[in-house]
Amino acid sequence: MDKFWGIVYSQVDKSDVVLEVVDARFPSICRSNRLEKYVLDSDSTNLIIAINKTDLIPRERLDQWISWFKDQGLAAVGVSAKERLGTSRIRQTILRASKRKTAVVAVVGFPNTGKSSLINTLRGKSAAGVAPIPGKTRSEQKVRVSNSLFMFDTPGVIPAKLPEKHKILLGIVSITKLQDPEHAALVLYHQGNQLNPGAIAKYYEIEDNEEELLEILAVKFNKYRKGKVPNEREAAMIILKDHVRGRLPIFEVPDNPLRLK
Ligand SMILES: Nc1nc2c(ncn2[C@@H]2O[C@H](COP(=O)(O)OP(=O)(O)OP(=O)(O)O)[C@@H](O)[C@H]2O)c(=O)[nH]1
Ligand SMILES: [Mg+2]
Repeated sequence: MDKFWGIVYSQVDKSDVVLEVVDARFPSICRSNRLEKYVLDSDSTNLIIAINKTDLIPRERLDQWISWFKDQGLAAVGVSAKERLGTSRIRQTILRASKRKTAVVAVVGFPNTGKSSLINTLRGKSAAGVAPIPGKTRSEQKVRVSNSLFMFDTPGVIPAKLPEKHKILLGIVSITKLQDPEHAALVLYHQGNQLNPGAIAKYYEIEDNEEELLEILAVKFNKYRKGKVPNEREAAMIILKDHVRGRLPIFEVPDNPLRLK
């Protein structure tokens, strides 16, 4: 991971603007203090927060998050790379923040927040590789977005101290490499229920029963081991994969962020 930090720092040094991409569902926990401090300490570079995946949260939540960032002295813009929402606003904000007529932008943030997708959307055609698995972008890549805008795609970086449960919520654990997917799925369900009570159960049209979740889900999806035993491991993979693909209706509430300032 240190190699990745090296790439990120070197691109920040070469940029007029740093776009920190956060997931609109969990903005407070996918921010890097280390990176923000590095950028804010630099005289030549301005920081903008891109709240991406706004298609996954209610409109009024976005306004609340923009105010939440503003209260902390940070400019934030909502965008959906997938639905192509907010793209003109983000272009204008970047050019305004740049001290020159053109802008070189380092697009940084946690894995899987949509950095590469955002670059592709702004450019209008694919240049940067995108995947529903964290860690897709592994090296630096400079993309010409328009005559006045150049963007560096960077590998996602994760703070060393990020709690496991937040990694699960952010979908930045490699699901296929998990030792205990059942445990991860239950952690995800529990956190989801604290944020939006009953929402995951409603999505799957199952009873909200945390203790028997995997069994209930295995039966629902007809996943059995030999002898008609519900396959809890496969049930766990279903919920984890659905989450990484952004299908589960769970998101943070700005009044009660998971991580305080
Ligand atoms: N719903 C939704 N999904 C999005 C959006 N932007 C990106 N995604 C999805 O999020 C996943 C990760 O997208 P990437 O663009 O590869 O993310 P990244 O930040 O470049 O990831 P790394 O290269 O691994 O750091 C993909 O499955 C995208 O389709 C968005 O605005 N809305
Ligand atoms: Mg990428």
